[in-house]
Amino acid sequence: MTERIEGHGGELALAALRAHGVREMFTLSGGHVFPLYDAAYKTDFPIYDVRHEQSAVFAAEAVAKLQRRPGLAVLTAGPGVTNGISGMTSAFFNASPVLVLGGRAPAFRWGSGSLQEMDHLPLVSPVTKHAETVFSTDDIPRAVGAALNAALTPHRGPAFLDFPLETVFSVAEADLPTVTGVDPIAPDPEEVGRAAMLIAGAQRPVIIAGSDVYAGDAVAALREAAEALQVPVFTNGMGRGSLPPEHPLAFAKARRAALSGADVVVVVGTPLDFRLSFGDFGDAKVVHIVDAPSQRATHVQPAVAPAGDLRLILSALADHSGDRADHSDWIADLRVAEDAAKARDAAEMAAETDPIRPARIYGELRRALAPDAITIGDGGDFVSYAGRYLEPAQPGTWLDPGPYGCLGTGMGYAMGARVSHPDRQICVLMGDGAAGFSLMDVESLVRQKLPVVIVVGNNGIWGLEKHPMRAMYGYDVAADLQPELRYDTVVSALGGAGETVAKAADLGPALQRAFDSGVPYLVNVLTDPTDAYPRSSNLA
Ligand SMILES: Cc1ncc(C[n+]2csc(CCOP(=O)(O)OP(=O)(O)O)c2C)c(N)n1
Ligand SMILES: [Mg+2]
Repeated sequence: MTERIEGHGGELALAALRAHGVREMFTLSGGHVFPLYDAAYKTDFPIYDVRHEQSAVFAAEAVAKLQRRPGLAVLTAGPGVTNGISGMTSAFFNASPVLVLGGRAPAFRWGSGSLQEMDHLPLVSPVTKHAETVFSTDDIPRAVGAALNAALTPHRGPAFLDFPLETVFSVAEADLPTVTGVDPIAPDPEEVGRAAMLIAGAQRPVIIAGSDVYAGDAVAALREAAEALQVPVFTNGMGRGSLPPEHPLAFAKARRAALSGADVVVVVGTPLDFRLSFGDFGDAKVVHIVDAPSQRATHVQPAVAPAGDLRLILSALADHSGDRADHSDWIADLRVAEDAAKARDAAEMAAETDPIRPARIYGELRRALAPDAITIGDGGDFVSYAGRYLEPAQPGTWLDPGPYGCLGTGMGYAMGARVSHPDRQICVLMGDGAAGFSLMDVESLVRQKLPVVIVVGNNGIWGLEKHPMRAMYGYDVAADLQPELRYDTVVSALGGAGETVAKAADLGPALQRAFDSGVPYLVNVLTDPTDAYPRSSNLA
């Protein structure tokens, strides 16, 4: 059954968007996309606007990541679209179903030098799953449906459409296609069976679960598989919190012991990239479980790599009925390593140093954050510490930039998180360098009554670059920021509030005031610039 609808291009697009479960748009004004605003305005479809297009795309991405439904950014022609490209690329790396609708200079005088005339497709095609210019008004609902379908089909990712001026301003009649949903990809049972045999037969197996487990709604199946096969679970990205921290198979800190001791490493729903030593775990066999055949690694050869719906694959592993080696000694050994690391972390998180070290900030935050709080990381070392010290208690509560590592997600992700969860704590953990990319969008949050708490780890430097450059060259350049800058007064000037904290004992009360304030509130914590996150290089 198809429904026949009539309207201008904006109305046709919005009808299709609504039908596919899109519930709001993030945008920055531009005349090329006015009809989309007109359609939204007349039908009470929420519009959130920002001060830089990157924030609109990041906000849409946060909605997509947190709610597992399409997020929408509407960007004006030319510079609006190009400003959104880092956001689209992040969504591409993160497999986030984001739809970007772009304005476009009129087709009828293409090449004559219209304002903001630019062919976006060559720029966005490499970082989207579907990119198309819609030349005919009555074709808009079909194109919106096709773009969203591509975005939502595993392996998920962003899609892009642009509408020449006359396409979106003209009126037409069109069919509103019925929404069919996305069929799950059936895995090869033989591959799943081999994976199950390998894991069940292993002496020291480990699971590492990533973002696609949450995106694919496979959290419960992951837990069932881990429990049935008795395998310790580590997580990254949106996979964090998949097992509650108190679960006997939930591990976070004993990663090194686990990966160096394992004989089978099962990586689910995340690529074998730099975060996982490119899939090289010494002598351990690798089982790589991916949500689509396109996600199989080409740079390493896992022992087996089942591809398809993660719920189906993990449920099949949970149902494995053959013999299983006893893993209890292995789990107990890892628990010893985990507990020792936890004790070390606890001491660091309580340390009363002057200046404050980042660890202490997280010690205080752990007390201030509710279990369902959304935490967002945007920065260098400060965010690496967040990953180490914060333990998300629930899935779908942790937003990091993902493997593209793009600074500047902060205020956009915060907006998308606040829109997704009006009643939860939203806390952005920001480096002082990262703050420069998006802090002006505090104005958007204030104006649209979207309160969030921002905690800045203010070390006065681009820490993650300054320390490595010094180590490599013995000096550093282009790595300093103004020390002790008052980012809190920037937020106050924009209509929010904030304070600067220099003493560890003042952190707890400051965070309390921030969460109680009901406005965008920045806690500007002056931290030790000599403190460097211990890491081996990520560059190669
Ligand atoms: C858009 C973008 N530009 C540059 C970088 C390179 N980069 C990664 S971390 C980092 C330093 C971040 O500094 P800050 O936010 O102050 O955090 P800190 O490391 O000092 O805690 C830089 C410049 C990047 N990842 N993304
Ligand atoms: Mg810094």
